[in-house]
Amino acid sequence: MTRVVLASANPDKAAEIAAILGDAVDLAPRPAEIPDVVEDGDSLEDNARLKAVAIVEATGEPALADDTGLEVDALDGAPGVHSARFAGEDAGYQDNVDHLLASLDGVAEPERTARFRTVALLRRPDGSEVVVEGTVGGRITTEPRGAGGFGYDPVFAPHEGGGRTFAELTADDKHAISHRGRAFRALAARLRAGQE
Ligand code: ITT
Repeated sequence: MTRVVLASANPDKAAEIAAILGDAVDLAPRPAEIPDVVEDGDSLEDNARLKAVAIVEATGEPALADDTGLEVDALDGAPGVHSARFAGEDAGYQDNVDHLLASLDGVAEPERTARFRTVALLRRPDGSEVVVEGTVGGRITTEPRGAGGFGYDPVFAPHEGGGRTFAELTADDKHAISHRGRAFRALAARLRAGQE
């Protein structure tokens, strides 16, 4: 089984990736002593690559990165690649959610469409890569609902979620339809098929 080192420093994302992949890969945690990389790429793929390359260089092992953005149509695709710092450099989840709801103040429900996009990137020491993407469409609610998940989950109601937000779904139900679930299942399928 392929051993890969996880490049994500976000424990919420790491837990989801481990749950989605199950035993499809032998996933090693990100070594704590490796400093965070500056995610200054112009795209999710560029940022995923920056994170993965940093881990490959530090460990000499294959690395797996996830970069995710929330694209809100009424905000011309923002926060997108800047989703982690939408409300400012040291913003937490709650700050970002508050800033998103304030940015959409007065925007009617049909115009509150959005999608999560995840790029999952496996990078090997020889420079070869597997890159896949997963998306899920939905709407930004007017108020936070639910206690599950993390990040923008309390204000994102996926089209396939029966009106509930990601934070109102169980973890398994979120992964079944989520951007991250789709991306990492596609990655696992590519590895299983031995195409890579
Ligand atoms: P790493 O770069 O260390 O992986 P990060 O938190 O910076 O962690 P991203 O840039 O990929 O990760 O994610 C940007 C932000 O988008 C993240 O901090 C959350 O606020 C939000 N986010 C990502 N995945 C999400 C999800 O499944 N549900 C809700 N919000 C999510």
